[in-house]
Amino acid sequence: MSTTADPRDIAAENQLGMTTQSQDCMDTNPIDLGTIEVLQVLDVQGEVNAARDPGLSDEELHSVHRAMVLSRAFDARMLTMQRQGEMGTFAPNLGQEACMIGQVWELTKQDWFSPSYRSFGAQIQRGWPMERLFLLWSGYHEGFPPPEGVNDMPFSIVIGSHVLPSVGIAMGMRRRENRDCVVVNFGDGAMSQGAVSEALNFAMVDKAPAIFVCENNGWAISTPTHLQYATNHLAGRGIGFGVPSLRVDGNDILAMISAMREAIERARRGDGPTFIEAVTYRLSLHTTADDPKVYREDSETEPWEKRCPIARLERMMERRGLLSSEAAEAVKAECDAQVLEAREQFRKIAKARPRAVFDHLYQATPPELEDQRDEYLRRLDRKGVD
Ligand SMILES: Cc1ncc(C[n+]2csc(CCOP(=O)(O)OP(=O)(O)O)c2C)c(N)n1
Ligand SMILES: [Mg+2]
Repeated sequence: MSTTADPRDIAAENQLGMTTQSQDCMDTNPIDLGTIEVLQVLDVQGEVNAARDPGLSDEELHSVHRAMVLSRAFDARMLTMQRQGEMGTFAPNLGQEACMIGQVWELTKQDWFSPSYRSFGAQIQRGWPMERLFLLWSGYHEGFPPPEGVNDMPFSIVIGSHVLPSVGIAMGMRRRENRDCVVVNFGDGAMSQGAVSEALNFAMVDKAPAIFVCENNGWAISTPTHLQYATNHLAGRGIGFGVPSLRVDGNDILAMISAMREAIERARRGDGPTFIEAVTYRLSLHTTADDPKVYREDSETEPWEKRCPIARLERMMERRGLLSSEAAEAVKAECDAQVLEAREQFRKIAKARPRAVFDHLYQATPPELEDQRDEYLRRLDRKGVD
């Protein structure tokens, strides 16, 4: 693969350091590690590298912009609702919108998507109604099953656990010769799980149509990437298993779409998997149970705020005369309104059933639990709770 952006340009802005494979490593390693492509299409000023521009139409650019804005609006509303006690613990996506939307943008309904827990934007884009995601994250059964016709796996919280099963789906697709593919996402922390290496290896051995998207967002809860791996990048891991791999600016929606397009074409041709290390940054909390002030300096996040994936696309669209700041504000207001409408739908369905809390615990409720349930129900009666 060719290097389409000077890695130093990206490294200059990038706290993670985006360098290609070191020569020393190539000299001592019997595997030909090749050159790892570092892909950036849209720079921070909104300039486009024409050579790798996926060439979206004006209409598509508007749609992709709107999808990212909607993802952010949903994320922001979730946080407010959680702080007001209306939502359970969840993992915010703030700053990772290009990565989210870019990884699923070119998938068809027949393709499969197997996400980890930080994937709202991608799930909404795949067809999950927002009210269902609200239900899911506030603990209602109704929110959990993927909607009819959406080929998504339930999100995985057990780090790296869904990657091997996703490769299994891809192996099945290969045997059925149906030219579909699977996208599976996971974080930098998941790369330390052996199962992810096993998945990369056997996907390549089988030429399975799996696309691995590692969202390298700088942190695994409070563990920074330099305590997670001793190289300058993770893309080399894929190369180690023979998987075509590249390092993508994950805050660049056009680079994500371009990289995914190439990976999807490879998968559909029958040429097997691709590993994409999407370099991004978790601007917000790990989850709502976390306080990053305890383990990272605010100054670390500032350069990444400047690399905001939405602002970058807006700059580019403004240059092309496609978007004014007023129009961008209007899109934001529409997306906020759409999220509030979904919240209203959610509120209509989300009726707590306190009398059901003991219901699905045991097939035959043990006597001591029955006693507790009876006492609990008496209390609900006393308080007049249905
Ligand atoms: C097997 C396993 N070990 C530990 C945890 C606890 N845990 C939850 S999220 C997380 C960090 C994951 O970081 P990363 O893979 O980088 O994803 P990110 O949260 O940054 O998106 C850990 C260790 C878990 N869920 N599963
Ligand atoms: Mg991470």
